[in-house]
Amino acid sequence: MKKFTRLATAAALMTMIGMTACSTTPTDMTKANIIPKPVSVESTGKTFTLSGRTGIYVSGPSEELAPIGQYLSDKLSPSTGLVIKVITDGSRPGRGDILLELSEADSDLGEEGYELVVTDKLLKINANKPAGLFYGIQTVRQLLPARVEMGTLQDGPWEIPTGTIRDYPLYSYRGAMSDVSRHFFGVEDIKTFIDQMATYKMNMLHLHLSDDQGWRIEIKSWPNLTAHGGKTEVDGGEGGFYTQEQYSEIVKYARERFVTIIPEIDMPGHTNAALSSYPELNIGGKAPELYTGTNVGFSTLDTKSEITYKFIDDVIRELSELTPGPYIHIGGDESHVTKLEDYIPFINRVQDIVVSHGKQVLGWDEIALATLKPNTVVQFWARADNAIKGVNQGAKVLMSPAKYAYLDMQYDSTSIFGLHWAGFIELDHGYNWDPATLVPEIKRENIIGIEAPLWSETISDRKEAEYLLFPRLPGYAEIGWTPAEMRNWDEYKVRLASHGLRMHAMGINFYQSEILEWGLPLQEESPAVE
Ligand code: TNX
Repeated sequence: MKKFTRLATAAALMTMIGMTACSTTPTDMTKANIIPKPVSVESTGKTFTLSGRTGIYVSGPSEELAPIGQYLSDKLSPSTGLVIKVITDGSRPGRGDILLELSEADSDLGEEGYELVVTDKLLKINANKPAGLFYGIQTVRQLLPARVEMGTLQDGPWEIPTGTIRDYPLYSYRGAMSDVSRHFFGVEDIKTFIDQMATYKMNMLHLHLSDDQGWRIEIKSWPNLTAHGGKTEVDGGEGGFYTQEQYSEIVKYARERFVTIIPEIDMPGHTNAALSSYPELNIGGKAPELYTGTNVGFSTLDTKSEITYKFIDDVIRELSELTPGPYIHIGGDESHVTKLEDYIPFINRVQDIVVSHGKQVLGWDEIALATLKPNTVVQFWARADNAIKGVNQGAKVLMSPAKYAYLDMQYDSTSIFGLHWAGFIELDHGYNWDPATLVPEIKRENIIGIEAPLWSETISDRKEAEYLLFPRLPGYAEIGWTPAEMRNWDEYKVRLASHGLRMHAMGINFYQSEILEWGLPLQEESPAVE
């Protein structure tokens, strides 16, 4: 591997990003390295150019569309220096303008699809729903040079090849999970993560809000959960929690980017932080100490005591009131010290509580040992036989097989962060599988989508999280979006490598895997080590 100092490497990357300014005018849309790969791309061989006269015109309800236009304008302004106005007065766009149009004409595009038509005179995105316009905008970002993602002023020109893209997702659930319990991640970190997910058209963020090591969401009727149970984390750091106002701020920020928040309260196991905060939740009534290790499977709520269900009802009620999304995740995994004959009635009763607050249940695959409610979704992570039990009860499955989709697994034995209990997950291994054929008994029609979980035992800040997330996250986004028959590692790896400059421009601390030909100077050490 070539030797570069950190500074020299950063300088070299800047030059490369700058150099692309001198490259030839892009005219072939089919050559654009878009992730996730769109359903269809047709080139017309010309170029559209953004200029100081470009405006973003919206056609449709302006209260819904103006914020989407403004999002695009805000994304473009730091690097291009252009102040692109959003025009909502019904006037028609002219030469060099952008048009965002809602029309219900094209049913193939569904709820989230879009059609992008670029000519040398106009860039137009058409969709049935606002989400489609938003995803069309993500594609436009990737049609522009990588330096558009820089936070500082860059040289133009800002050119886009002409043609037509028609695009819509394979699965409606394209998710990631952040474990904010083992190590706490603050509001700003979560907002950054939401922005990164949205860039790759992911739409579901599952927040693992409670575990043995910390309780991270304020519950007004049980204040000690955070006052005491939020105070620590793995290795004894200071922990933290979201106030209800902060949680609502995350939900709103996510919503504006078409991301749904799915809160998880893990139970009956993974509950030491709650048990330590309230003695009455324990079998025997004695509160344990707070826990800062990384063992699993040693804690349980008292499944036979009424106060436990009063507690759960209060927590789910408060959380449901704060959460507009359809799901509440009840965990249910690794409850090794809960007897099966206690676990089953517990899961049955907790499902009723969630439904009574107007929500749908999501739970890890062990919950399929219980009797599932009609809309309960089983998240397959470890045991196919559990997930199949869910399918046999008519439940839908969310695919998060640890061996392929766990973002906390190390890339290889040299990875500085991460675990490897489910194996190593290099970029090709994480990409090269199909949710609809992995387990023969779990078929396309049983699956709502894919989620890649990032557990946080070994990572404690955003840079460390990014090292595990990138560049694997775009691959999971593509598995969720692009038809399986259009995906191919040898073709994908070229597109992904071209995103190196883009990720760098976004300030992402990505792992420069040696299995890709980045065309970038590799760093002497992982960028995660300062
Ligand atoms: C298993 S995945 C767990 C988590 C750990 C993770 C580490 C699941 C449902 N349970 O408690 O954080 O492994 O990879």
